[in-house]
Amino acid sequence: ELQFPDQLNCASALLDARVAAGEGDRLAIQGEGVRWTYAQLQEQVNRIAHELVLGMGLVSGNRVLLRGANTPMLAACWLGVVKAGGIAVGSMPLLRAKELKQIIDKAEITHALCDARLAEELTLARADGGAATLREVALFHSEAADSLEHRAAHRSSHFDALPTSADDVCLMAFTSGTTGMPKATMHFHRDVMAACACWPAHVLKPQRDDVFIGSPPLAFTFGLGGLLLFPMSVGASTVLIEKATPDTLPAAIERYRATVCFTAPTSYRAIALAGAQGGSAAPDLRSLRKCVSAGEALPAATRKLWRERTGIEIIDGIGSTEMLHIFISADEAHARPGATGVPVPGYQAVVLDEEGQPVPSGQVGRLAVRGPTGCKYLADDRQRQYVQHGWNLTGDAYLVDSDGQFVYQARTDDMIISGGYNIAGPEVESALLLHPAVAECGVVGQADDDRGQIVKAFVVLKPGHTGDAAMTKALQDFVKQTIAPYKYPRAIEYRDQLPRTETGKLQRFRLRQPA
Ligand code: 3SK
Repeated sequence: ELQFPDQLNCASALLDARVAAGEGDRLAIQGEGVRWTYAQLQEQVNRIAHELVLGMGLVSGNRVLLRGANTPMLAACWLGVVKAGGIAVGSMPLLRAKELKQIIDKAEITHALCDARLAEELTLARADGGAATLREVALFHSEAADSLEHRAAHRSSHFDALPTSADDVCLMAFTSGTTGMPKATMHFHRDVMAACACWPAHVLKPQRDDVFIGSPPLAFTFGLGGLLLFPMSVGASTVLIEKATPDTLPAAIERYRATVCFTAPTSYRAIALAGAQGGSAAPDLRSLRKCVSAGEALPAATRKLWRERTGIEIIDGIGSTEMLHIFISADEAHARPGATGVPVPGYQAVVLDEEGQPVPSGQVGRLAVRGPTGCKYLADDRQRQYVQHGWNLTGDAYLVDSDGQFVYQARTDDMIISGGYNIAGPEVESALLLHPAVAECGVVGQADDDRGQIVKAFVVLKPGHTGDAAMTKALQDFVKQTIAPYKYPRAIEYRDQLPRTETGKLQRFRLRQPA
């Protein structure tokens, strides 16, 4: 059983403790043009915390929206907010005004720290009195005299962490859910420390000299843990790069001599395939010693491709925003193609039938997990569906094979998981329905070799419109302008009508069946 002191501030426990232990000179974070030791990171964090409290009027428990691509400054903002007793609320960089407004309203955000290059959608969210709880915004990565960097530079580099309790909320992470109505998952200071003490300690086993790198945004708890919290928890360093795509990640691995990589299966596949064609010009990935995959199921073929390219067995895992991080996984020595692994020490997992009874080995059912972290939705009735009798029902269908390995089958709901992104079909439908030519639509996931799934839309057009290539392009562009661009339907099929029940409910399961 993990024990934490009643008074705990996780940002301080991860950062100040390093400096206090005489490790201030160790490298903490690198990024484009930035190389901070733990002592330098601590100074930056302290100045930001001061500016939040003294300049922006933050008081303990205020919710602070963080908006930016992965950079050292975004990481310093996260730590500054939490150290000052605020609640860090991450947001995906690609979100549009409509989605930002939903987050701000739901979480009652009072403050925002925003990369100046992403300020436009935030300004739009506030237009006409929208996002009214948001009082204070500071922009970073800006030369302006009132930028966060300039304001913070005038503040003291010493800041005593707010004496938060271990059970105070320190972060909220949004998950879009099946309806497109975002849910905010809340996590305590002790959850962060528990996440650091479980999967990384037992499965990843990082070392102090490791250099972490990867693609998941810090707004996604997979990225927050893998690219910030876990490296800090062992005094290792992390590389935060803004656009870590399969095209750019390999060169960054080579440049920074990265040793631990976090990315999605699609990314491993794309890098391996490009490397196979690239001959001697392919980036040198020999610095890598650990590669982690989560966010979607890891195809056995991708695991094999990556092993052939690098000699490394991928560490697969499944986690959830609700549980904070990975709870089923296997280290390199126990990896089994097609299986995710076994419960991480500290967690328990079972597969249940519809009545909540454990199913026999080999039978598919609903995954239920419990452990030191768990689901706490902010003001959401869906809490009762997610947590039943102390077990978290993750929405994944699994079976346990005869070796006790957990084998992923599918999502049990309507989420589409495409290229590592969770996309709610109904949200894409809502966007499409705003287009003047669309009469009806239904959106489902369609299996895809590269992305796991793609978003596929079935559209009934209004009379006078034709379902040709020009219409498809127009609808795709329209969705990209309306909601985050990665949610756009990569395939559109035109139909005269959609399958519905007698009461008019769309039968998505029939759209998923091959014609
Ligand atoms: O999707 C996952 O598997 C995951 C892993 C770690 C943290 C968060 C998530 C959603």
